[in-house]
Amino acid sequence: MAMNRLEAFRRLLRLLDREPVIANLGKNCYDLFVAGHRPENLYTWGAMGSVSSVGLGLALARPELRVVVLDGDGSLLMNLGSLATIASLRPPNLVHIVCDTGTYETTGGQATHTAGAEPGGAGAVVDRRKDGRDRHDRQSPPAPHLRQVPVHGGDWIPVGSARAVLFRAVRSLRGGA
Ligand SMILES: Cc1ncc(C[n+]2csc(CCOP(=O)(O)OP(=O)(O)O)c2C)c(N)n1
Ligand SMILES: [Mg+2]
Repeated sequence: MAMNRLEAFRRLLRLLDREPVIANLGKNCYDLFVAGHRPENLYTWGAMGSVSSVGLGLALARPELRVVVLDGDGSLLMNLGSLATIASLRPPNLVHIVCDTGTYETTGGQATHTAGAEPGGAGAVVDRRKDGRDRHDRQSPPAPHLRQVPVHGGDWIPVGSARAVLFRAVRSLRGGA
């Protein structure tokens, strides 16, 4: 059953300490901001499809950090090659969560190709055993984690202050004040 995305992000943040969390563009950015803005959040803002690649780069560069990526189903479908690169490089510190709305929710809810797909949707690419459990046990080599989470968005959240903070976050990432 689909969870409310904002609630899912609130729960996720409660499980984290100082891990960087990188959000997909659009509603993922807003919901992450509202769920709990923190300096370790990075909002990819308009860069559709890039969040898994940004997360992969950070996970490789900083192997001591657990890097959490909040992707979108539509965005991941635009950059499926990124999954092949992640599968090939296998950074064990990468946690890739696909917030699967079955739609391009941010732009008005047009259906994506995960809509009506078998359970698993975008997450059907996860390396699973026949019994449905993920293949991360003691015998397996360390591997990145990929989870598909069915979510639905709530109403648009008033974003006056969120926009300001998001722009500040982008400026500081680019080396500005
Ligand atoms: C290259 C590119 N194409 C289109 C857009 C417009 N756009 C912004 S958000 C979005 C939908 C993203 O869908 P998804 O990743 O499923 O996230 P959701 O909105 O469902 O959370 C689109 C098409 C864009 N920003 N960049
Ligand atoms: Mg979506």
